[in-house]
Amino acid sequence: MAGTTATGAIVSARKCGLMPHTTVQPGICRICSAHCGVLATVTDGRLTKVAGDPDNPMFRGYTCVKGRALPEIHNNPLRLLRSQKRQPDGSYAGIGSQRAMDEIAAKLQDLIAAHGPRSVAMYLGTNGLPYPASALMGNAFMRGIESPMFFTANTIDQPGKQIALAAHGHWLGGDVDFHEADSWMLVGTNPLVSKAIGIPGQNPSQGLRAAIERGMKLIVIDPRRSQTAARAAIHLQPRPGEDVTILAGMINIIIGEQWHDIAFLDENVDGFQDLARAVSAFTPDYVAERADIPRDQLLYAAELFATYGTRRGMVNAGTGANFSMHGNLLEYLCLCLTTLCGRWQRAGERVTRPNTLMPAFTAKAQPHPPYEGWGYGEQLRVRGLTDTVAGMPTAALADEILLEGDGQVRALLCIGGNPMAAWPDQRKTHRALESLDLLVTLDTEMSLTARMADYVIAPMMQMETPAMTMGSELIKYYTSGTGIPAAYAQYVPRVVDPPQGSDLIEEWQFFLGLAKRMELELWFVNFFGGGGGKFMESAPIVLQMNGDTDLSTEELFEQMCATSRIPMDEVRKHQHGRIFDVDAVVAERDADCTARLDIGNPYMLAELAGVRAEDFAAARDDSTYRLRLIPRRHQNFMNSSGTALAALNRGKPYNPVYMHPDTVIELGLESGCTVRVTSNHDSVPAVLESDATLRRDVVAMHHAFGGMPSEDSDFREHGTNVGRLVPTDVDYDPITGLPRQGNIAVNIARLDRISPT
Ligand SMILES: Nc1nc2c(c(=O)[nH]1)N[C@H]1C(S)=C(S)[C@@H](COP(=O)(O)OP(=O)(O)OC[C@H]3O[C@@H](n4cnc5c(=O)[nH]c(N)nc54)[C@H](O)[C@@H]3O)O[C@H]1N2
Ligand SMILES: Nc1nc2c(c(=O)[nH]1)N[C@H]1C(S)=C(S)[C@@H](COP(=O)(O)OP(=O)(O)OC[C@H]3O[C@@H](n4cnc5c(=O)[nH]c(N)nc54)[C@H](O)[C@@H]3O)O[C@H]1N2
Ligand code: SF4
Ligand SMILES: [Mo]
Repeated sequence: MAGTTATGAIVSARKCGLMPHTTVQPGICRICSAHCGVLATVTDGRLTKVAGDPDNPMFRGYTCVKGRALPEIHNNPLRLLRSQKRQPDGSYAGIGSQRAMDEIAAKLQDLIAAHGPRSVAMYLGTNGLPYPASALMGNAFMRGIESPMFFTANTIDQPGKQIALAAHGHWLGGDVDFHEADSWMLVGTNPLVSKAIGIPGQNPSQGLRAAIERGMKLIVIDPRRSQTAARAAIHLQPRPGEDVTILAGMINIIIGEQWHDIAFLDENVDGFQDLARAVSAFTPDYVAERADIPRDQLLYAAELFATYGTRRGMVNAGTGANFSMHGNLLEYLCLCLTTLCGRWQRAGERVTRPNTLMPAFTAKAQPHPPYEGWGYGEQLRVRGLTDTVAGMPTAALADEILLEGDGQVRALLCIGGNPMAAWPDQRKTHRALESLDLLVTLDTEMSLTARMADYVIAPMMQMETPAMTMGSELIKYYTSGTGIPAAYAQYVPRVVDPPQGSDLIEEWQFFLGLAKRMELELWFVNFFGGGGGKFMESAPIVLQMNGDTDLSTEELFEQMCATSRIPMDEVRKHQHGRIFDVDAVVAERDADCTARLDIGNPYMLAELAGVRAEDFAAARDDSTYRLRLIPRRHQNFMNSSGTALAALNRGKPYNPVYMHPDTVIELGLESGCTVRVTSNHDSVPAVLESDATLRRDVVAMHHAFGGMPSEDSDFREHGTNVGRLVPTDVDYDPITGLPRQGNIAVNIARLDRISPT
């Protein structure tokens, strides 16, 4: 074979009149948590096509536009084929991975010797999910150096989910199955696009269609007529940020009508009287006025949720609702509403999400009591924040880097995340990253964060690594309404070799390489190593590492799956994935079980009283900032990943600010014009786009776009950074540090000229 590169090989094959060599084999797309089983076509060593796999029993041929773009993502001309080191003049030059590990290990050792282990922090972003060994090894490395400063994207996402579970307790029988339920309620989530929660992400569109045909009534609460809302039986389109008000109102209605499950509450739940008292002031009139929804719709939605059909469903919330300041309380009220109506799997019913690659467990029709969720462990030096059951407060990490003194963070290791694009307060993040002694990021391209790093480690991606579905299976431990709703598992070997001539490593090998050089003992506990989902029904697996660099990813996966319910060898036999015949049924409660769920948590109910006491009319009549900016996910991109590839979005590389056409006219603007979006913190330029699905007083943007703060004038090339508008230390959650990333008060005006900032 003449060619030295894959492309060369194709050329020479054609020259010789040979057919290109093509294979089609199963793969797993792990861009999002759905983990679709796909068919990958490799032609002469290059990934050329990704399509649905009709032989996959779970997905039956389903993929989305992002999964089908995996060939473009792999063969992206911006893809890093070797690691990069920043030069004194700010440019980057390639560096071998071994050499990079030598230099980074030496630098870390110096920092730890001079300033202690707390001076080294790690941040795990969303691209930890495709590579379960990476998160484990990264976390093991942090344990190895004894630094508590392990952060994940979870605390700038929906940390309230784990905080609420800690306050409420868990139902050990697990979730009701969406595919059997007669009603379901979704609050500020759009699973038809995000595949994240509520409607199972494994082909959600088909799942919803089947449910509606079966007669399910879907209730959606969203200020935007989202793709999901458009298919709901009832769509409540409130002011943003009023979800707590609406849920409290619904609970009040349900209790008033005695639609709650008295037998379930008697047997399993404390705090009913306290909850009833706390919601009593949220009358239908008050809620309708405050949230700006028709009173009748509110009553009808509550009735439908509580009484419709026989197999009734749950309530799940998403990012839209969580970002509006009361995320913990919001999630707590979702759990309270679910519990109040007894919406959990009961004894004798099927286990909705049995483990397959994770250890078997016995689901029981009984509570696990509430536990300590926050206020313990490592103390941050700012805003009184601490470690929590949702992990360390990521919104405070920039402050920990900037704040001088004992404990200051001086080195940051990023795995598959993009602080400059996705963290709140982009300018502060910029200052923080700039001031570090060492910034290392593992990324497939020169992301905004990579452009500030001392070292950018270039990893193998998606189809170049072995894959399994454990990541999708385990997210159910983070919150209800997620995970795989069947005993499904898939394992696939690597589908395609890394590009010829590249020098790429798997991320876990990087951390093992550092550990070896630093002579650390590594050990694993748990699956994602912290940062959410600390609660497991089964004992965590502890794996021993011997520092052996010859370990392969396959062997590591085997160790991770050593106690799996279905042995890895068995899973491996079924290339197209398999729904295993697991006969898992919820057991009766233990005779000696005295545990109870708590729907009257004093901290949460005090926060609710605080919401009721707010002067909502004054907050609404803000003449400076008349509009409210809300988040929404992009159909074609997973956060910032791939946003530099305009081809993935039909040539449109930016994120517009969406506005109702009537508001566009009222403000004297037109679709396509340039505007300035201003919050009380900062302002950004953006392209305006009409969108009739929004309320007239709301605008929406996709996050994680945009360039450096100094690159505003190129915003039509790379979009607009929403995090710039978000301060971390004004409105923030006192437990998780999550700032207001939704329902942001803004004004919007035409922008004729952009002056550099
Ligand atoms: N204003 C505002 N802020 C938000 C949000 C919002 O809606 N609004 N959403 C929040 C949420 S929910 C989240 S989860 C966070 C996300 O925060 P992050 O996880 O920090 O951000 P991402 O953009 O997902 O970062 C992904 C990075 O992984 C890189 N990458 C792509 N493929 C690979 C790969 O195969 N391997 C490796 N190593 N890297 C890869 C990409 O180039 C990119 O740099 O942002 C939060 N911030
Ligand atoms: N295609 C795609 N899929 C993704 C991602 C992506 O970037 N692209 N990101 C992934 C990540 S990291 C996450 S965390 C999940 C998030 O998954 P979701 O939480 O489902 O995120 P969205 O799809 O943005 O849906 C949020 C909805 O909330 C609505 N909303 C905004 N503000 C409010 C409010 O105040 N109240 C209410 N009730 N609704 C509100 C918005 O209009 C929007 O329809 O998606 C994941 N999946
Ligand atoms: S839904 Fe998620 S996992 Fe499935 S193809 Fe799309 S991005 Fe990949
Ligand atoms: Mo997220």
